[in-house]
Amino acid sequence: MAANNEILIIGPPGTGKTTFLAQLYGRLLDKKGKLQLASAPENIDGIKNAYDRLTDGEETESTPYTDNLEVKIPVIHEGQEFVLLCKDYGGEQVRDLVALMEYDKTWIDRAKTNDRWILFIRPAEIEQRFDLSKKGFAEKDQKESNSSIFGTSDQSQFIELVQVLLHARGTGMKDLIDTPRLLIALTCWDELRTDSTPEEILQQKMPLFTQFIAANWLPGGFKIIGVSAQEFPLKTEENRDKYLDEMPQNFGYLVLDDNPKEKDLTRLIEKALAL
Ligand SMILES: Nc1nc2c(ncn2[C@@H]2O[C@H](COP(=O)(O)OP(=O)(O)OP(=O)(O)O)[C@@H](O)[C@H]2O)c(=O)[nH]1
Ligand SMILES: [Mg+2]
Repeated sequence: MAANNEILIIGPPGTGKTTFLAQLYGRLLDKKGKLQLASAPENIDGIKNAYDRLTDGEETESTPYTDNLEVKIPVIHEGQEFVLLCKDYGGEQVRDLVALMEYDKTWIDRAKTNDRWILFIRPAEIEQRFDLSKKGFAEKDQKESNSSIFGTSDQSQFIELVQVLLHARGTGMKDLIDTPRLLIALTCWDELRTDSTPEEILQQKMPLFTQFIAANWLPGGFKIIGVSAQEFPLKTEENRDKYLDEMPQNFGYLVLDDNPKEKDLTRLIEKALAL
């Protein structure tokens, strides 16, 4: 089945959705990447604000719960012009999909109309409560538990999240899934300080989730990629100054299998479209 080019970024709060879109916008403006801006986009105020904050060396702000921004950016990719359609919304909505196990019309529409899903997971914040390989419960330090994305058992909740969205879309799980195509983006990659590949990190951090995806999707229908849209935290004066002195588009990278550090963030979209 041919999949359309509409992209849904799915991610709980604080996984870097807005930062990625702002950085992507900067790269498109710059016109040096694989995807380039074709003409001025209409109404991308939310992304533009986030981009302006980064230009000032400030972090993005958490997107309000009720925000539902359609991002429509006309782009050129390999000589072909098309409108890149992404959505930015408050990640708390995603947390509620799992917590309440229910979805509204907005999420039914999102799940149905977008044939390409990019799932944002911030592995540094995934809590490993029970580690079979260590045959016991992992040590839980206070800092880690506070930053947990979902609360108890993050990886099983990511499984539930995918199941809820497949249900909203009306996609059964009796046959291997072809569409939606699924790009799993491991975000804030810089926080991991690792030489491992994205596949290895997902397997290490979320073995059950990795197995769930591999068991339900066609082998070519999903992919795992590392993303550091910001490259480092903007918590210190020194780091903020780097953003002030150079432009935000000089920072950020992807981790692909074929190139350990790819500076062209637009290739994340290319990867999602190639699935
Ligand atoms: N170290 C590091 N921090 C990042 C990166 N990307 C985003 N962050 C930080 O992560 C935090 C959350 O980023 P956002 O882009 O606002 O996350 P979001 O997914 O849009 O969150 P909601 O709007 O609440 O759903 C911010 O403090 C960012 O500065 C990155 O690549 N590396
Ligand atoms: Mg946001």
